[in-house]
This record gives sequence, C-alpha cells and structure tokens, in this order.
Amino acid sequence: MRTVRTVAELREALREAPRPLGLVPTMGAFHEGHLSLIRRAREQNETVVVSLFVNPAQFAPNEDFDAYPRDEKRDGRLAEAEGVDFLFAPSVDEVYPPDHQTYVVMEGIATILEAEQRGTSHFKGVITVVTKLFNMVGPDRAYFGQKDAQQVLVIRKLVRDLNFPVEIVVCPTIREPDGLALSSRNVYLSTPERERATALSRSLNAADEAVASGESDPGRVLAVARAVLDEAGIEPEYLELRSLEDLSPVERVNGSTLLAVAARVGNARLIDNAILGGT
Ligand code: PAJ
Repeated sequence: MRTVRTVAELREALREAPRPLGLVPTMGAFHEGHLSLIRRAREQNETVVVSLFVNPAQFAPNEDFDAYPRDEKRDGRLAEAEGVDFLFAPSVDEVYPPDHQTYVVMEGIATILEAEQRGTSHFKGVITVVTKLFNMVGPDRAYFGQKDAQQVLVIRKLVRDLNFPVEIVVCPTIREPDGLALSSRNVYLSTPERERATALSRSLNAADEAVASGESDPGRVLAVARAVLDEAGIEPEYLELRSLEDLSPVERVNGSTLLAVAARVGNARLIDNAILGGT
C-alpha cells in the first residue's frame, strides 16, 4: 500500500492503475464499519483507494472538528492489512487551499433532518468534498455506509444531478453485539452512557417488531420507538419515519419506510436508522 498526500501524486499514481477502481471515502479512526466498506471495495475492484480526510467543511463551528479521533498510523496498518492499494491522506491545505471559494450545494433533501440539527453547511461540506474526491480519484465505484442513511441519499442524488460516472455501492450498518451502531464518535461515551446508547438501536428494533406484527400507523410506530428512548432518558433530536426514496413524510409504514433517529448521549451525538417492514 502506498500513502499519497497530494492530488498531483495521486493522479500520477492512478494514471495506469488497473480498472475498475473503487474509492472508499472516510474521515479515519477506522472501525469494522469502515473495514466492511473497504472489504467490499477490495472484492469488487482491481484497484482500491481509501481516502482519509477529516473534512473541516462539514463540521459546524460548535462541533467536534478538533476533538475528532485521529490515528493515521493505526488506520494505515488496518488499510494495508485489507489489501488497499492507495491511502489518500491529504492535508487541509491540499484540499482547501487558502483561496478556495467554490462549494457544491443541494436543495431539498440536504436541508432537512441532519441539516436542521447540524446546519445546512454540513451537507454542503460533505457534497463539496465528495465531489472533489470524485474529481481527484476518478473512481468507477464509491462505497458508503447505510449507517448514514441521509448521506447515502444525498450522494446518490449528487451523482444523478451532476452526472458523475460513478456507481454508488451502499453497505449495511455494522453493529456491536448489543446493537450499538459502530461510530468513530462512540469513543466519547463513558461506560454508563455506552449502556444507555443501546436504546437507539433497541428503539429501532421495537418499531420494526411492531411493523412486523402488522402495525402500519406512523404515529403508533413512532410511539413504540419513543417509549424505548424515554425509558433510557434519551430525548431525540429527531425520530422520524420517512420515505426511503426522497425522505418525504409517510402516511403508512411499509417496506420502504426509513426510521431515522439522532440523539445526544453525553458528549456524543449519535445517529442510527432502520428500514422497517423489510424481509
Ligand atoms: P466517516 O464517518 O468516516 O464514514 C465513512 C464511511 O463509513 C461512510 O460511508 C459511513 O456511512 C460508513 N460507516 C460509518 N459507520 C458505519 C457502520 N457502523 N457501518 C457501516 N458503515 C459505516 O461519512 C463520512 O466519514 C464523511 O461524511 C465522508 C463521506 C468521508 C465525507 O467527508
């Protein structure tokens, strides 16, 4: 595996790389969620590029950009063990030189849910950096986790709206044995908070079970999920049923309904989601 830090070096290295080429965009602090994306990319492509860049543009001023866990040495070892060909780990100045002035913004689905909580600049930052990574790397496929369900929809839409010749591959959420979705931010949880945090996935499971036993009324499904959060003393930032297609509100819960939750537990802001009524 080769670690590359500049766009010029990356382009030169990839000029004759065998295709297809898979890109896994990450902010590092790898866990099994990241590694599952990397493994899928390794299975499906001749060349695998993993980008490691904590993207300042997607953090609001009050968020954890400085505190965000960083361990490039460990990430490098893990990526190498998975057979990654190139680790692209640029500096902030390489991605955003001081005179950088161009951003990609999306209307509609990039202005709700996460955007209402984190500010509209969050997805502006994500979409801009993913656009830049696509232009820097020129992948045939790019890999994203269902853990960030809204991000997946936003990226799919970006690819359609701006005609990127990239296939988006979405991989399932990887969880701890007790259900907690893996996240780089789980390191912020104390032991009792870590225990309470399981309420997020338990609330999704409870809703899923209600739907499996025939409940399709959104209000009643939400009440089942909310009861689990209440019991753990968690007040969600949002707990919403939305269409999996375009995140519009639903009148009935069916096999393409997303239940998305965001909540603070201690210092950690956690998100999770489930597709309800699936098979
Ligand atoms: P990051 O949070 O590092 O996540 C990188 C990728 O790993 C994302 O596609 C995310 O959905 C996926 N991922 C995270 N936790 C997962 C889990 N438990 N199971 C499966 N996949 C998981 O998401 C970002 O970085 C950034 O927004 C990025 C797309 C890199 C743009 O900066």
